[in-house]
Amino acid sequence: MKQRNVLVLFFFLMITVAQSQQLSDYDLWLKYNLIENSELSDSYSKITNSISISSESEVFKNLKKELSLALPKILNNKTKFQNGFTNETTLLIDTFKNLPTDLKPKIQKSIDSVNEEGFIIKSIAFNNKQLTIITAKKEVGLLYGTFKLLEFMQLHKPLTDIDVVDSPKIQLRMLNHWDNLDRSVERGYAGFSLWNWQKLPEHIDQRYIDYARANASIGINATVLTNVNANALVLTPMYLEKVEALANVFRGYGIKVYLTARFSAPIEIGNLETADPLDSEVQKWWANKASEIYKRIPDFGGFLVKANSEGQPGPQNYGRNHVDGANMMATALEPFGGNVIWRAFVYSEHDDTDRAKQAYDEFLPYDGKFKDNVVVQVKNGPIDFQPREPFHPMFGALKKTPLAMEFQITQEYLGFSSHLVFLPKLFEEVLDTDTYQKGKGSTIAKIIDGSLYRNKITVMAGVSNIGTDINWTGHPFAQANWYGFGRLAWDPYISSEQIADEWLRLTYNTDDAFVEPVKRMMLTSREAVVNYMNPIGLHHIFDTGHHYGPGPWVDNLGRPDWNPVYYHQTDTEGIGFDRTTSGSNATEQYAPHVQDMYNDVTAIPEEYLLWFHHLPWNYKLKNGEILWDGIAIKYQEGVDQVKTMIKTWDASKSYVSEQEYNDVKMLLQIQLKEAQWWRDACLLYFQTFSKLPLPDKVEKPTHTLEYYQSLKFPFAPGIKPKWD
Ligand code: BDP
Repeated sequence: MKQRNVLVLFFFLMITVAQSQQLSDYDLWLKYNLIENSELSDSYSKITNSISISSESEVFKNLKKELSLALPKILNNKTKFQNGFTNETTLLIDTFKNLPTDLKPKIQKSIDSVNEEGFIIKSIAFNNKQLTIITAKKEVGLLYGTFKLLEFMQLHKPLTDIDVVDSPKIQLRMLNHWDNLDRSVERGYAGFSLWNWQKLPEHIDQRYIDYARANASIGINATVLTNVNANALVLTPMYLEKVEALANVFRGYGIKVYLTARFSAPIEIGNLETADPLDSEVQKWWANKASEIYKRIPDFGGFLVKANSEGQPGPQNYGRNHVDGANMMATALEPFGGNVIWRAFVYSEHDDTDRAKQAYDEFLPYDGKFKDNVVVQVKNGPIDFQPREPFHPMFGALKKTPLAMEFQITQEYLGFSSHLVFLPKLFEEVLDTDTYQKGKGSTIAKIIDGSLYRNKITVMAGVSNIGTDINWTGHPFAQANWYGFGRLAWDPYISSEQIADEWLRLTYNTDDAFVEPVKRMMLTSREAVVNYMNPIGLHHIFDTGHHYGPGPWVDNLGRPDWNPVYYHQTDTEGIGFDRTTSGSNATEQYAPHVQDMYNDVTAIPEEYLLWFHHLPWNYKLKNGEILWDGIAIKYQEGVDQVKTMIKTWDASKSYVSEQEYNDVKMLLQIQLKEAQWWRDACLLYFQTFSKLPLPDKVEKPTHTLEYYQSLKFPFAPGIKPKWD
C-alpha cells in the first residue's frame, strides 16, 4: 500500500515536471531565468530598485506588467514602482516630452536621431546620482526599450554605462497568418489557429496577450489575421466585432491589425452583381466597408490582397488590371490612413512563359502607377519559398513602387515543423544580395528599408509558423525563426549569427560551452536542408499538394508549372532548367551585371547552377567532380550534416532539461530519416536518366524507387483546401 502511494506521488511529480517544462517552452525567449551571479544581479537590482512611470495608458500598463513579471524572476526581489519622477527613482521610463526639464538637454541629441518607434536607454549622472532612463518620442518606443533592457539582463550584459540609441529600420514589421476561419492553418504545422473565433469577442484567451508580448519584444508591429486565400466573411459585422476585440488587445503592444480582403467580397457579402473595381457601386461598397471597419478599429492597418493568383478572384476577372484593383481599395482606405498590400505572387495557367518570369512581366509596366498607400508584396524568390532560390528579379527593378519582402517562416518546403532549420540564415542571404539595380551595393536590404529608392512605406512580412501547439511553433527551434524574423524586420543588417547567439542564450542557457556548438549547428542547418532536398539549384521537386517529402517524378498535375518535372527538366542528356539567353531567358530580368553572372556557367555561384542551366551529367563542377557525382555527394552531405547535428545535440545534453533534450532529439531523428528519404528517392529517380552509378561516398538506398513513389500522405498537415 505504502509503496503504491510512493509510486503515485512519483508519477504525479513526473507529470508536474513535464508540464512545467512544457510551460517553459510556452515562454519562448521571455524565460526570465534567475541570475545566479550575485554581483551582476546586485548591479541590476540597483538600477531597477525604484522605477518611475507616469501614465496609466495601455502601453504603460503593459510595460509595467512585463517588468513586474520579469524582474522578480530575474533578480528574485520585488520591484517598487512610483508614480512620476522622485529623488528615489533609479529607472525612469517616460516619453521625452515628459522628462524633467533639466534632463532633456542631456538626451536631446539622441532623441533627435531616433524615429517615431525608436528608443533610448541611457545611464546618466543626474542630481548627484546615477539614473537610468528609457525614453522615446512615443509610448511604443518605451515598450521596445523596456523589452530591450530585459533582454540585456537575460543576456547578462553590463548595464552600468548603458547607452543604447535604436530605431527600427523598417516601418511595418508584419506577420502574415494563413489562418482560416475554421481555425485550420494553410501551411501550418503547429496546431490550429490561435484565433478562437467562436469564443471571441467575449473571451480573451491569454494566448492573445502572450502572442502580443512576444511580438512586441522583437518589434513586430503588424499582423494580418487571416489567410491570403481569403474568406469574405471576415469582413461581415459578426467577424469584425471579433477582430475588434483582438485589435483592442494588440493595440497596447503597438501592434496593428490587418485583414485579407477577398476581391469578390462585394458580391459574396455585399449582394452586388460585380466586383469590377471601376464600377461605382463597388467603389462605394469598399469605401463604406472601410469606414465601418475604422469605426470599430481606428488604427486598423489595411488590407492584404491576393488577387488573380492561383484561382483567387481579382480585377482581371473584369478585364481590369492590378493597378485598377489596388488603387480602388487604396482609395477606400486612404481617408483613414490605411494601406493596401497587394501581392505579386501571380502566374497564369494560360501563359506558358517560364513561371519564374511571370510576376516581373506582369508588374513592371505598372511601376509608379500605384497610389501612395499601396505596397507590392513580393516573395523572396521568383518561384515559391524553396530551400534556396535566387532573389526575385522584381527587387530593384521596380524603382517607383514600394516593395514589401515576403518571407515564409512556416516551413512549407523545409520539412514542416519536424526539421530543425534556422531560417535567419536564408533571410540574411536574401537581404545581403546585391541586385546591382542602382549600381554596386544595391542590396535587397536597402530596397526593403527604403534607403535605395526613398520609398515612403517600408514593409517586411513573414508567413507565420505559429499555432496552438504548447510551444507555439511545433519545433522548439522553430521559435528561433519567428524571433529571427522579428529581429531582421527591425534591422535587416544584423547577422544571423548574432540572432542565433542571442536566441540560444535567452531560450536555453547562457553558457558559451553550450551556445557555441549549438549555434554552429543552427547556422549549418539551412545548408543541410538545401543539400538533402534541393542541391545545386534544383527546386520544386516536392510531392503534390502537401509538399511533404520528395516527388521529382510527379508529372500528372493540371498545369505544367505545378509539376516537378517542369522544374528539373531531366533527360538522359542532363538536368536543370535553362533560363539563360538560350533558354527561357529569365536572366534578362536582372541587372546587366547579374545577368552576365547567371548566364555564364563558369561565373554563376554553383548553388544556383541548375536553376539557370541545363547541363550534361558529366559536366565538370569546380571541384572536379562530374555533375552526377556532385549532386549525389551533396545529397549525402546533407544527410551527414544532420548526423552531425544529432551529435552536437547529444553533447549539449547536460545544458538543457531532460525533456528539452529528448524533444529535440526525437525531432532530429525524424529529420535524419527524412533526409535519407529525400536522398534515396531523388537519386534513384535521377539515376533512371543519368544511368550512372552512385559514387562510393554515397550510402546505398534502402528501398526501391517504386517504394518511394508509392508513398501517399492524404492527411499531411497544412494542406491548402480545395485545390489538391
Ligand atoms: C504557396 C502555397 C499556397 C499559398 C501560395 C501563396 O503552397 O498554399 O496559397 O503559396 O503564397 O506557397 O499564395
